[in-house]
Amino acid sequence: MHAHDVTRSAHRYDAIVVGAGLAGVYAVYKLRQIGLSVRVLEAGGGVGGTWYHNRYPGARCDIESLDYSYSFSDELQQEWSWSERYASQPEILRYINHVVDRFDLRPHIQLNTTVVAASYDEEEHVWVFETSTGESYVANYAVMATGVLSVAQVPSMTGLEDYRGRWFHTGDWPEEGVDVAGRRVGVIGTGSSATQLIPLVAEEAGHLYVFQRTPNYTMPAQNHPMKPEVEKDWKANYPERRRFARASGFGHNQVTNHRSGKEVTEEERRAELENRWQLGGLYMMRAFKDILTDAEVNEEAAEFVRNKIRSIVKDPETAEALCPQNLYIGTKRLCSGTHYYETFNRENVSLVSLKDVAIECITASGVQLTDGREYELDVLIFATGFDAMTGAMNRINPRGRGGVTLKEAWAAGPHTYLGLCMADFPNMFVITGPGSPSVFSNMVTSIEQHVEWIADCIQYMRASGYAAVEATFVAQEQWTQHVSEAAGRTLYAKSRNTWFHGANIPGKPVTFMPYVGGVGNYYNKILEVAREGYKGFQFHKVRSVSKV
Ligand code: FAD
Ligand code: N01
Repeated sequence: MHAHDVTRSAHRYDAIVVGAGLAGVYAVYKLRQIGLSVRVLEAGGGVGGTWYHNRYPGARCDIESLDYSYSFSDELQQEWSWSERYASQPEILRYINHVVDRFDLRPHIQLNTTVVAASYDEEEHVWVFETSTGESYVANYAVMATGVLSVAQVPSMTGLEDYRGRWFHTGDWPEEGVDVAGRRVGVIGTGSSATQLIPLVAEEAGHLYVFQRTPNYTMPAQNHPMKPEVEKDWKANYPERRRFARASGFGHNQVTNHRSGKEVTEEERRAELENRWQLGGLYMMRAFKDILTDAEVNEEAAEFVRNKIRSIVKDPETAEALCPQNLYIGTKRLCSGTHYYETFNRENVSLVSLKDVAIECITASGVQLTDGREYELDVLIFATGFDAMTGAMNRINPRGRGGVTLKEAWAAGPHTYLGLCMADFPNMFVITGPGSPSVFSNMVTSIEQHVEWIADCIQYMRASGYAAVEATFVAQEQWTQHVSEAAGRTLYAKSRNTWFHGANIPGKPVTFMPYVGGVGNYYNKILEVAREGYKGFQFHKVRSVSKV
């Protein structure tokens, strides 16, 4: 069919939002507020994104829920009560559904609809979306809220198709749950998802085998029921807390120690590291201002955690196998769990270290290693992560100006201007895209910053009579260079074997994708760009181009 025939028969909106997670939900709220007609297209059978798909036992956030929540409505933040310090997946999912109903957004969200292609019509300045339902949609603005941890990665393993047990990925967990009671269960992976899941599966399984390729550092979450005085204090000070989060390094209120790990005595250092262990979760990474930039300071913290592991895990060989070596703490996303290391003291749990061996194949009855060992399993769980940051966008592979595809544009890794827009892809906005703080932040803070910036940009265009906005190539390349230089000043650049670099996906270009220059600095930058007439963008009138 000719492009014009498609646009004639398609459903028309001012904006199409792809994805109904925390980003898509706020986007539809905000864009409707500024008067746009909006349709949200969501692949899943419900709203919630991450919190809809990751229903594995133990799934919860690792940023305090009072922080990891929307700030855009004071009534909402005052009236909603979180039951725990770190909310569990079911509670976050309830919250997102509450927001959708409270603001009457459900009629604008279309579920079970995967966007399979998107192309830019240069004459009309519109995006044309094709979907799994066979219906097409046309919109002036494409708001990509497709998520950066939304494409589950099941590694290609010979024999999986012949496996007679049941297998699952944590990021695509069945709504009805998985019965592991009394069963022989295998978990592949020891990242954040695995460390949350393993202790709970261990309580029910007959025997649990944990297949560990690279140990990571897991902090105790120190989760607990919400303390009424904490909730009261937050609610009394919400405007200030939210302002602080937006201006902070990581988009939240976790207390940072601004001293260097080198300017304190040995005793003070130990006390601070112990304090951080007791605070739990990600607090460890705020122990010293140079923990992620100075290798020696980082190693002090790493060894502190290794000693904790040795003191918790009774079998010395297992303890040593669980201790990460040659891995700067925090450069692989720090894990936060409850009773993770204690779980390896259970009789029904075995750690299978893949340090000197690999998984050879999946057999009809379980997992076989390259040294001939075989494990019979009734249930196999892949906690093997995601095609992060670029996976969902590349799957759609939008076609921009002159037919250029995103995969072509990102062949050497994602290039964006501010993590928000790409040259050759006019009127397309990515929420928390590569090149923005994204996964290096409290993502709700980052989502709100992006959605508000996008809404302001669209309002500016409408007020100025512009039909299209597009990042300039020069601005995009300068920003991408800056993203890379910011990472180069940290230890992240030295640990390249992580999903932050795309290294977990065979064939993916290895390049550090998020922006580590700090949420506050980044926020100032995008506001400044807007204030200066959207510096680095060019705007198109209906038939002419004007450089700004
Ligand atoms: P998502 O929630 O991923 O939503 C994207 C949606 O887009 C999905 O529903 C997907 O189905 C849909 N979609 C994608 N492609 C298409 C398509 N082609 N067509 C139609 N629909 C499509 N972040 C934190 O800051 N703190 C935390 O504590 C935290 N915990 C996490 C725990 C887990 C288990 C995981 C996996 C991630 C966690 N994150 C955390 C990151 C989390 O992804 C973000 O905080 C946030 O939920 C992202 O929201 P989003 O709307 O941007 O993306
Ligand atoms: O995935 P991961 P995740 N054979 O990529 C292993 C967020 N999140 O789902 O390190 C054997 O971190 C792989 O081993 P290795 C958070 O941002 C947050 O756990 O590549 N093993 C690794 O151990 C997080 O970072 C929370 O050697 C294989 C594991 O699988 C992100 O989501 C909770 C393998 C994958 O770890 C992703 O976390 C959950 C193979 N072929 C998620 N392939 C919170 O707590 C992979 N592995 C907030």
